[in-house]
Amino acid sequence: MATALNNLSDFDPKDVPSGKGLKIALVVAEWNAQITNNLCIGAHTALVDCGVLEDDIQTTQVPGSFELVFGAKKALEKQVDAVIVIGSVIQGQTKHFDFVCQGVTQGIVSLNLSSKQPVVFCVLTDNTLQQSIDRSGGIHGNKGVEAAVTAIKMSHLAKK
Ligand code: DLZ
Repeated sequence: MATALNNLSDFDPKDVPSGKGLKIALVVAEWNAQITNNLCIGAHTALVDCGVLEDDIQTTQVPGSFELVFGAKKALEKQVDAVIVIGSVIQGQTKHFDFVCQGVTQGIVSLNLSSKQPVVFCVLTDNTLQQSIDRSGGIHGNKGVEAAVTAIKMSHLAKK
C-alpha cells in the first residue's frame, strides 16, 4: 500500500500555493476522538503553516463519520473555499464499518460533483486502532496534514 514505507506528511510550505485569504472549514467526527483530534491538529497546523489565518479556519464537530456529509453540506453554505472532513472508522465485528465507509465516501463524492468548492476526504478506514494511530501523528505521518495541503491546492484549482 502507498503508506507502507513512506511518511507522506513531510512537506515544505514553499512548495504549496499560499493559503493566505482562504477560508477553510474542518468538519470533525467525535467517534474515535483520540484519532480525529490528532488529525484535526495536524490539518489546522499545516493550514496555518501555509498561510491560512487562524480566524479563517472554522471547526465544527459532528457525532460520527456518517454525519460528515451533512456537516460538509452545511459548511459549504458558509462561503468557504474548501471543506476538510475528518473521521476515523475502525473495523469492528459487524458490517457497520462497511456501511459507514460507503455512506461517507459516496456522500462526499456526491458533494464534490455538485459543489463549486472542494470537499477533501480525511477519513481513516483502518482494520485496527494501531493502524489509525500510525496515520494520525504516528509512524506513517498525519493524514490531516496531507488533507490540508490538498485543500489549499484544490481551493486554488477551484478559482481557475
Ligand atoms: C455506529 C458507529 C460505529 C459502529 N463505528 C463508527 C466508527 O468506527 N467511526 C465513526 O466515525 N462512527 C462510527 N459509528 C457512528 C456512525 O458514524 C454514526 O454516527 C451513527 O450510525 C449515527 O448515524
